[in-house]
Amino acid sequence: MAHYFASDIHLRDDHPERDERFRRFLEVLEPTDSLVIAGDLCDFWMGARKSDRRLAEYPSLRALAEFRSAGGSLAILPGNHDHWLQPFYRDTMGATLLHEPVDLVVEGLRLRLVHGHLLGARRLWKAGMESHAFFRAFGLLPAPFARPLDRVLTWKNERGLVADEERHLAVYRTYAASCRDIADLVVIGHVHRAVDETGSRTHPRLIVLGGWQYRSSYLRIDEAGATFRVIPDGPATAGQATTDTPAPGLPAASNSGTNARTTPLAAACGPPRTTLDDPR
Ligand SMILES: [Mn+2]
Repeated sequence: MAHYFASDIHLRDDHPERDERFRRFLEVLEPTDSLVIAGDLCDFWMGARKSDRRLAEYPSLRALAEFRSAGGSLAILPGNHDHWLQPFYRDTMGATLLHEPVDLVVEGLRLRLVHGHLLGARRLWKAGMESHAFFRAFGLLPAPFARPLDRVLTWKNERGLVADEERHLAVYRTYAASCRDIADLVVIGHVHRAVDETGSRTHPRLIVLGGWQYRSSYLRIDEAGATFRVIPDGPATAGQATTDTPAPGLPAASNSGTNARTTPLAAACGPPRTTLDDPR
């Protein structure tokens, strides 16, 4: 039995490769496993413009519902792109809805989990975009109008992305430090760069789960400890980057026997940041 955490898959029609990645990931899950999605499973575009029925037909969402109906445990902490989809996640996908901040104890490790958009680094214009009124209006816009608006939002996000990420990460680090008495791991989404910063006596380990625009990344916790995996596209398991935190009282997880390996943080970071294409 293993516990998985992922976020920011940002499923949307015009990026079928994300659907492929997510389906491949779901294939390795066992019915005894648990999966927590820490926000932005679906992109704003999908959430606003597809009916629940058409969403349910989406291949990886169907696989997710099948994982759930086969006995898997599924919980979703909605993010800024998909918090309007809570009824769909609960009623159609069978997910348990979480509300942040979430505190869990998993295999003896204390986790604090948030999506990350509410920690204080968000720009005002983005907060406006995350209103229900904007969501509804965007859903009603004819596609010829919605698509250019989507592109403008994308462009606005790409501009200054590195600075935006750095600003968020600084806030995340401060937040993680403030959790030192209650958490061993602080797990956050929203920022699409995958980050794993080792904890210390005074700081919990900080994991930013990372976006699925160009590769998969997830946290896996089992009795041997916590492993953060960043998997570039390509042959299965090749080039996996992993880092580990042993569960209390246990030795570090062994990576031998697979292509997985422990790598420095720099290698676990994502693709060239300038190519990220979506508003968070
Ligand atoms: Mn987000």
